[in-house]
Amino acid sequence: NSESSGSSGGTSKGKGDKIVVGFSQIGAESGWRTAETDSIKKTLGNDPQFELKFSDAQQKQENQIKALRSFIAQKVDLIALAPVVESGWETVLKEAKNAGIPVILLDRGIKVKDESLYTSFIGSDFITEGENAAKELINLMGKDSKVNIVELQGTVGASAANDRMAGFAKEIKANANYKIIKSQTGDFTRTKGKEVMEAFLKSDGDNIDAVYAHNDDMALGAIQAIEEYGLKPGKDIKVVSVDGIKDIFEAVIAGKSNIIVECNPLLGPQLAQAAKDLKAGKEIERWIKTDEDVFVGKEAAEEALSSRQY
Ligand code: GYE
Repeated sequence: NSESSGSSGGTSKGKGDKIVVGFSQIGAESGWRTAETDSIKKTLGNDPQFELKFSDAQQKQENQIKALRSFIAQKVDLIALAPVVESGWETVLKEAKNAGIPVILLDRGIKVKDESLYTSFIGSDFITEGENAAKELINLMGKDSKVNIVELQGTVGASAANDRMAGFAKEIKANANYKIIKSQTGDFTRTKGKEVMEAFLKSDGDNIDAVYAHNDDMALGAIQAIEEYGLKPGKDIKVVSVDGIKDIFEAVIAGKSNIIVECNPLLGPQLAQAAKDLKAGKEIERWIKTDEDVFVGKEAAEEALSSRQY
């Protein structure tokens, strides 16, 4: 009976009952981000309670601000924002607040004085990720070895880059044998990661003992650069990176990379739950986190690969 079941086609269940979510995504720079987009499109797309409006900003904050304004004009129920950089969000978030539309930050954080400009952040602790990358590297290479590290940073101004840099630097500074000799952005992409690693090798060549990449894609680019330079990635130059996409697990299994610090992109289910809770008038947590792992060496990678979803 249509009244109690709310079956489609009945008059009581119209589009007005759906939770309309406007999602402003950064772009498609990495395997991680593609996995995140898929997770959100699938979770919300397969749930009849939702209608998803998706917008790809092609790495530009101005495009994200435009998308948010368009979501506000369309009176969506909820805005999900994966902010490319940390700063510069006050004005548009005030507009959303004035329109009574809650904003959930996905995967990257922002810096705002007025914390009421967003409802919740769903994502990882990037400082911990950076610390773990350093701790595991020191573990692997030994605290008494002299180690020169080059760093491939993520997108300039992104919380994922700033915090992964800070957490790593803090741990490295505590060991006088370990030095970060070069640090530059590779924009979270394979192409740029390779390019920057080539430049590092050109200037510092045989002095580089390890590379720390803020994401796997840049590490995979760096691995290529190291091979083309005539050295063995994973052996002559140790590799540690963040994310945990399948390709880096394969690289570790092939002996070309060493340490994977996991960062979970499968945020669709948490976003859906948060949206439902908000609609039901429930309070949601300010920071919704996921459990994440660290994988060191071939055996650990082999064991985990078959169950990897991204
Ligand atoms: O690690 C990287 C991506 O914001 C956590 O962005 C995300 C990062 C992720 O491009 O691969």
